[in-house]
Amino acid sequence: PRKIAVYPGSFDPITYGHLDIIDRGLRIFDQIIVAVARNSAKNALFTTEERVDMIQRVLADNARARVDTFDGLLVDYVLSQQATVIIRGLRAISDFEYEFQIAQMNRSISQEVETLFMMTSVPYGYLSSSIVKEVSSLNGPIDSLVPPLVREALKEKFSTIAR
Ligand code: COD
Repeated sequence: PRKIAVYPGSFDPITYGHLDIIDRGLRIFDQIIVAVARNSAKNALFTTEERVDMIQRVLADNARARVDTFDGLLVDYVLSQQATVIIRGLRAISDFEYEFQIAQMNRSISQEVETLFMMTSVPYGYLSSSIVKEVSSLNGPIDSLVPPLVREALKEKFSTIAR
Protein backbone atom coordinates (compact mmCIF):
# COMPACT_ATOMS: atom_id res chain seq x y z
CA PRO A 1 0.00 0.00 0.00
CA ARG A 2 1.12 3.49 -0.80
CA LYS A 3 2.22 5.55 2.18
CA ILE A 4 0.96 9.13 2.04
CA ALA A 5 1.98 11.92 4.40
CA VAL A 6 0.65 15.45 4.71
CA TYR A 7 3.08 18.30 5.26
CA PRO A 8 0.89 21.21 6.42
CA GLY A 9 1.86 24.80 6.90
CA SER A 10 1.47 28.44 6.02
CA PHE A 11 4.36 28.42 3.51
CA ASP A 12 4.33 32.22 3.31
CA PRO A 13 6.52 31.76 1.31
CA ILE A 14 8.10 28.31 0.88
CA THR A 15 11.83 28.23 1.77
CA TYR A 16 14.74 25.85 1.30
CA GLY A 17 14.07 24.73 4.89
CA HIS A 18 10.60 23.48 3.89
CA LEU A 19 11.96 21.93 0.68
CA ASP A 20 14.60 20.05 2.63
CA ILE A 21 11.90 18.49 4.82
CA ILE A 22 9.92 17.52 1.70
CA ASP A 23 12.98 15.92 0.04
CA ARG A 24 13.82 13.95 3.14
CA GLY A 25 10.19 13.01 3.74
CA LEU A 26 10.04 11.49 0.27
CA ARG A 27 12.68 8.98 1.34
CA ILE A 28 10.18 7.66 3.86
CA PHE A 29 6.83 8.15 2.10
CA ASP A 30 5.58 7.37 -1.42
CA GLN A 31 3.72 10.63 -1.65
CA ILE A 32 3.75 13.93 0.23
CA ILE A 33 0.87 16.36 0.05
CA VAL A 34 2.06 19.87 0.80
CA ALA A 35 -1.08 21.35 2.36
CA VAL A 36 -1.40 25.12 2.56
CA ALA A 37 -3.71 26.23 5.38
CA ARG A 38 -6.38 28.64 4.12
CA ASN A 39 -7.41 29.93 7.54
CA SER A 40 -4.00 30.34 9.09
CA ALA A 41 -4.09 32.87 11.93
CA LYS A 42 -0.92 34.58 10.75
CA ASN A 43 -1.51 37.56 8.52
CA ALA A 44 -0.01 36.48 5.28
CA LEU A 45 2.06 38.41 2.76
CA PHE A 46 1.05 36.14 -0.13
CA THR A 47 -2.49 35.00 -0.93
CA THR A 48 -3.20 31.27 -0.67
CA GLU A 49 -3.27 31.08 -4.48
CA GLU A 50 0.11 32.79 -4.78
CA ARG A 51 1.62 30.43 -2.22
CA VAL A 52 0.20 27.35 -3.95
CA ASP A 53 1.41 28.58 -7.33
CA MET A 54 4.96 29.10 -6.07
CA ILE A 55 5.09 25.65 -4.43
CA GLN A 56 3.69 24.03 -7.58
CA ARG A 57 6.36 25.65 -9.71
CA VAL A 58 9.16 24.75 -7.31
CA LEU A 59 8.01 21.13 -7.11
CA ALA A 60 7.07 20.81 -10.80
CA ASP A 61 9.65 18.08 -11.47
CA ASN A 62 8.72 16.08 -8.42
CA ALA A 63 6.03 13.58 -9.36
CA ARG A 64 5.60 12.33 -5.78
CA ALA A 65 4.90 15.72 -4.20
CA ARG A 66 1.48 17.31 -4.63
CA VAL A 67 0.18 20.70 -3.50
CA ASP A 68 -3.25 21.31 -2.05
CA THR A 69 -5.05 23.68 0.31
CA PHE A 70 -7.19 22.86 3.31
CA ASP A 71 -9.81 24.50 5.50
CA GLY A 72 -10.93 23.50 8.94
CA LEU A 73 -9.31 20.85 11.08
CA LEU A 74 -6.02 19.47 9.87
CA VAL A 75 -6.74 15.92 11.05
CA ASP A 76 -10.02 15.86 9.08
CA TYR A 77 -8.13 16.90 5.99
CA VAL A 78 -5.43 14.26 6.58
CA LEU A 79 -8.00 11.47 6.89
CA SER A 80 -9.87 12.72 3.80
CA GLN A 81 -6.66 12.18 1.82
CA GLN A 82 -6.24 8.55 2.98
CA ALA A 83 -3.14 9.68 4.83
CA THR A 84 -2.28 8.88 8.44
CA VAL A 85 0.86 10.90 9.02
CA ILE A 86 1.49 14.62 9.52
CA ILE A 87 5.08 15.71 8.90
CA ARG A 88 6.41 18.69 10.85
CA GLY A 89 9.85 20.23 11.00
CA LEU A 90 11.71 21.17 14.17
CA ARG A 91 14.31 23.92 14.31
CA ALA A 92 15.40 25.60 17.51
CA ILE A 93 14.11 24.56 20.92
CA SER A 94 11.59 27.38 20.54
CA ASP A 95 9.66 25.30 17.96
CA PHE A 96 9.16 22.50 20.45
CA GLU A 97 6.52 24.05 22.69
CA TYR A 98 4.32 25.13 19.79
CA GLU A 99 4.72 21.87 17.89
CA PHE A 100 4.10 19.77 20.98
CA GLN A 101 0.87 21.65 21.62
CA ILE A 102 -0.41 21.18 18.05
CA ALA A 103 0.57 17.49 17.99
CA GLN A 104 -1.08 16.88 21.36
CA MET A 105 -4.27 18.60 20.24
CA ASN A 106 -4.35 16.70 16.95
CA ARG A 107 -3.79 13.42 18.79
CA SER A 108 -6.68 14.12 21.11
CA ILE A 109 -8.94 14.82 18.12
CA SER A 110 -7.90 11.69 16.24
CA GLN A 111 -5.83 8.72 17.39
CA GLU A 112 -5.52 7.51 13.81
CA VAL A 113 -3.21 10.33 12.78
CA GLU A 114 0.43 10.33 13.86
CA THR A 115 2.72 13.37 13.80
CA LEU A 116 6.25 12.74 12.61
CA PHE A 117 8.93 15.32 13.44
CA MET A 118 12.00 15.81 11.33
CA MET A 119 14.96 17.81 12.60
CA THR A 120 16.07 20.68 10.44
CA SER A 121 19.26 20.33 8.44
CA VAL A 122 22.03 22.45 9.95
CA PRO A 123 22.17 25.11 7.20
CA TYR A 124 18.44 25.81 7.68
CA GLY A 125 18.31 25.76 11.46
CA TYR A 126 17.49 29.43 11.78
CA LEU A 127 15.60 29.82 8.53
CA SER A 128 11.95 30.84 8.65
CA SER A 129 9.47 32.44 6.25
CA SER A 130 9.30 35.45 8.58
CA ILE A 131 13.04 36.09 8.55
CA VAL A 132 13.08 35.75 4.76
CA LYS A 133 10.30 38.34 4.48
CA GLU A 134 12.10 40.72 6.78
CA VAL A 135 15.45 40.48 5.01
CA SER A 136 13.83 40.73 1.60
CA SER A 137 11.79 43.78 2.60
CA LEU A 138 15.08 45.47 3.52
CA ASN A 139 16.64 44.47 0.19
CA GLY A 140 19.00 41.99 1.87
CA PRO A 141 20.37 38.86 0.18
CA ILE A 142 18.10 35.80 0.31
CA ASP A 143 19.62 33.70 -2.47
CA SER A 144 20.68 30.91 -0.14
CA LEU A 145 17.29 30.85 1.62
CA VAL A 146 14.63 30.53 -1.11
CA PRO A 147 14.43 29.33 -4.74
CA PRO A 148 14.92 32.04 -7.42
CA LEU A 149 11.24 32.26 -8.33
CA VAL A 150 10.30 32.90 -4.69
CA ARG A 151 13.00 35.56 -4.46
CA GLU A 152 11.53 37.28 -7.52
CA ALA A 153 7.99 37.08 -6.11
CA LEU A 154 9.21 38.69 -2.86
CA LYS A 155 10.96 41.48 -4.75
CA GLU A 156 7.79 42.10 -6.72
CA LYS A 157 5.62 42.13 -3.59
CA PHE A 158 7.79 44.56 -1.70
CA SER A 159 8.24 46.89 -4.66
CA THR A 160 4.46 47.19 -5.03
CA ILE A 161 3.94 47.65 -1.28
CA ALA A 162 6.64 50.32 -1.07
CA ARG A 163 5.13 52.40 -3.86
N1 COD B 1 13.80 23.67 8.89
C1 COD B 1 12.96 22.68 9.27
N2 COD B 1 11.62 22.81 9.36
C2 COD B 1 11.09 24.00 9.06
C3 COD B 1 11.89 25.09 8.65
C4 COD B 1 13.31 24.89 8.58
N3 COD B 1 14.14 25.89 8.25
N4 COD B 1 11.08 26.15 8.44
C5 COD B 1 9.84 25.74 8.71
N5 COD B 1 9.84 24.45 9.09
C6 COD B 1 8.70 23.62 9.48
C7 COD B 1 7.91 24.24 10.62
O1 COD B 1 8.49 23.91 11.87
C8 COD B 1 6.59 23.56 10.43
O2 COD B 1 6.59 22.26 10.99
C9 COD B 1 6.47 23.43 8.92
O3 COD B 1 7.79 23.55 8.42
C10 COD B 1 5.59 24.50 8.27
O4 COD B 1 5.97 25.77 8.74
P1 COD B 1 5.03 27.05 8.55
O5 COD B 1 5.56 28.12 9.42
O6 COD B 1 4.88 27.36 7.10
O7 COD B 1 3.60 26.54 9.02
P2 COD B 1 2.77 26.79 10.38
O8 COD B 1 3.54 26.37 11.56
O9 COD B 1 2.27 28.19 10.34
O10 COD B 1 1.52 25.78 10.20
C11 COD B 1 0.54 25.67 11.19
C12 COD B 1 -0.73 24.93 10.68
C13 COD B 1 -1.33 25.69 9.50
C14 COD B 1 -0.35 23.55 10.22
C15 COD B 1 -1.73 24.87 11.87
O11 COD B 1 -2.07 26.19 12.25
C16 COD B 1 -3.01 24.09 11.53
O12 COD B 1 -3.00 22.89 11.51
N6 COD B 1 -4.12 24.79 11.23
C17 COD B 1 -5.38 24.16 10.85
C18 COD B 1 -6.43 24.21 11.98
C19 COD B 1 -6.29 23.05 12.95
O13 COD B 1 -6.39 21.89 12.63
N7 COD B 1 -6.02 23.36 14.22
C20 COD B 1 -5.92 22.34 15.25
C21 COD B 1 -4.49 21.95 15.47
S1 COD B 1 -3.65 23.24 16.33
